[in-house]
Amino acid sequence: MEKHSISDLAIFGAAPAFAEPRHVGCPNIGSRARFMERINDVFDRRWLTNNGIYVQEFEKEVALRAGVRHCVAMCNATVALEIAIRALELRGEVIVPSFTFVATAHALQWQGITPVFCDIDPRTHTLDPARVEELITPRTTGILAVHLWGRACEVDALEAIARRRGLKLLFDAAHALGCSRDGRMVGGFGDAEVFSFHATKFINSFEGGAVVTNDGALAGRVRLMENFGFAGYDEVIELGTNGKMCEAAGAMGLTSLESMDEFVAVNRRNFEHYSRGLEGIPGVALIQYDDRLGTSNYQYIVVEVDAGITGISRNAIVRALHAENVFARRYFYPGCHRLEPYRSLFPDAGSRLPQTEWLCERVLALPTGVTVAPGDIEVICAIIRAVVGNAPAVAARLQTSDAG
Ligand code: T4K
Repeated sequence: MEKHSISDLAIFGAAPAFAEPRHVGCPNIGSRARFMERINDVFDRRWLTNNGIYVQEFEKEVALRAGVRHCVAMCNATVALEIAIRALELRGEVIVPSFTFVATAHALQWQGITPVFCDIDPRTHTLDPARVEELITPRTTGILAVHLWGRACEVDALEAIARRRGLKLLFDAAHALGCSRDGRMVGGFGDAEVFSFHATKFINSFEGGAVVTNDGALAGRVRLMENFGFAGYDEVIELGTNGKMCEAAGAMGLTSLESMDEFVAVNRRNFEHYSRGLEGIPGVALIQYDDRLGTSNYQYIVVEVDAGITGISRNAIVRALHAENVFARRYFYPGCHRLEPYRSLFPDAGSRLPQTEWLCERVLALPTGVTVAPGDIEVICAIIRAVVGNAPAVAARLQTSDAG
């Protein structure tokens, strides 16, 4: 049902706009036939994991698309981050944004390294280089920056700081396959970068991740570490773990990559539909992808809600959307520093993260990807327009339902 007025909203008793849920992160699936062909071949060959041919081919394809010399595919991006951190010999303190998925911080903390949370630039949602500089201490060994949403972060400024201060620079590029900045592809920045191929990413291998780098020695160390440190059949020369990607994931990743151009085109089309659909809703701003800075994969549709203008909070809008079966997400609320173990370890961190705290109250991710049709977007935007257009009544209704 089209949602034009208050009585059409599910929180006022109307039927939900969608019979089936619309999720942020609903997977893109490429050609099932191609995937099944590969899986049948995997079974025929009886080689299921441990550096199989599909994983090797996937690594080559990712390296090619990221314009980087080495790619080591792994079971997920969290383990890939952990291994990259170890291979880079980070220790002591590492500067990292709090406004990111918690895995970025966990990958440090898991290894006894202190994540020093740094504030973001509210315009880019990513590390503010000026704030990074202020947090460097004699214990700092590196910076772990994050490219959020499907566009690159402030790579030049971060590379300059790392060079000047003798720090390692690692990028969490979980969202940023296929993105570039000033003509350079994400993949070749800093000492290394880490992609995610989780089901919710626009290119997925069910679960998966990869470390990419132009540094051959580093890639060699990463490859040893992801395979228990084995250098030969009976020879272990490093402390290692099991970070390997299996052949089913490799087959899925390759199949996804074959549709990469189509997925980006759909994401971009969806972004343009949201742009039109949200236009003129006071206090609701869609974050932009700026083609002048570089290419983007348009992976996330993120809006900022200014409750001072809308007259209704971001949280209330999320609740109204959920009632319509639109599972919008508050990524990355409430910020890592407000999640355990960090909120116990650093109870005062919020006081030096004003922009992070401000943004965490405003952001909202909306569904996109190949399962979201232009008509769906019109309905989602109409819901938001109806909610904001009737802010006092909607807020009162939600308060009443809380009391009940
Ligand atoms: N760094 C950054 C910046 C990241 O965003 C991530 C992961 C990582 C590092 C770590 O990468 P990995 O180790 O995961 O490779 C989800 C994903 O699990 C996570 O991979 C992703 N970021 C994060 C942004 O989103 P949750 O806790 O929100 O997951 P969940 O289960 O709530 O699912 C998200 C949405 O996707 C739901 O609306 C349902 C939908 N969904 C999910 C799956 C798995 C589907 O529709 N189908 C599915 O198969 O973390």
